[in-house]
Amino acid sequence: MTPPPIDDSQPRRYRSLFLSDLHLGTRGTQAEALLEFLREHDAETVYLIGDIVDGWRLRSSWYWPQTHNDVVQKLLRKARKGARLIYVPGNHDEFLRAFCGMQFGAIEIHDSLVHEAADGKRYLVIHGDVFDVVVRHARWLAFFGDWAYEVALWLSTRINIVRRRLGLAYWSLSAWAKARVKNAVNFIGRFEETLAMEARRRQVDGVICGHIHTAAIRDLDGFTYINTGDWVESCTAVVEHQDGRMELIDWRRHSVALGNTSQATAIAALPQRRAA
Ligand SMILES: [Mn+2]
Repeated sequence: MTPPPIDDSQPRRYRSLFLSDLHLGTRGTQAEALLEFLREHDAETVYLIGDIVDGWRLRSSWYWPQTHNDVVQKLLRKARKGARLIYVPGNHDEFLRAFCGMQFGAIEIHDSLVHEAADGKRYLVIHGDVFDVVVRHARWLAFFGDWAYEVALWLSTRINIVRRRLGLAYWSLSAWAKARVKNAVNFIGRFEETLAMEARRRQVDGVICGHIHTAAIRDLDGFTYINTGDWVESCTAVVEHQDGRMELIDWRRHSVALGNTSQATAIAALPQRRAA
């Protein structure tokens, strides 16, 4: 049976689109692939879940090519055409955290917020960096309980403010875990568990975050852990279908910019991915 023809001139339209860790302003950003992805995917609400612009890196050396401008323009254009654009700052764009709760035209800035999906499921949307300290000291914190957990979250924010003032790099969980490859799986697992714990505390059904650059949609004891990945290595995003179903899109498998030589192959693969 041949699949029904799809109209390739129109972008695929979703209820929501979740992106994080673009790290615009660094050489690592896969801007071409991202532009391609944004051309083909539209949504009623677009969530930008932190580390969108890399302020830490821009402070030390200015790198802002035209393609990075194009990404920003493309996102603003979606807002002009009626999309709700929600920006949840991360640690690399924490300068925007001063504007949390404010609205600039169609763009809203939130420290974290709850997304209600079409199926009624409620997700906490948060970048995730604040849990670094909790993840590092998980065993201790489990021992001391809720109070220590609160203190650790508070400390995590303060420690990195101080580190930045001293000109030190942000303490990155993913970089730290990668340097200890054997433990990386362990630590990613612990990050996921910590976020699930936070979801439980806030009485939501799941969490949608970024930060560790490892995309996933996982069920953890009834909680849904969703990580959008990044646009440095993985080139992934999460979409919510009209019925509330969440899907992880691995754009590397479809991107022409990333070396997929046949546009036809990329497009032919899309209907299957949609049905998955
Ligand atoms: Mn981050």
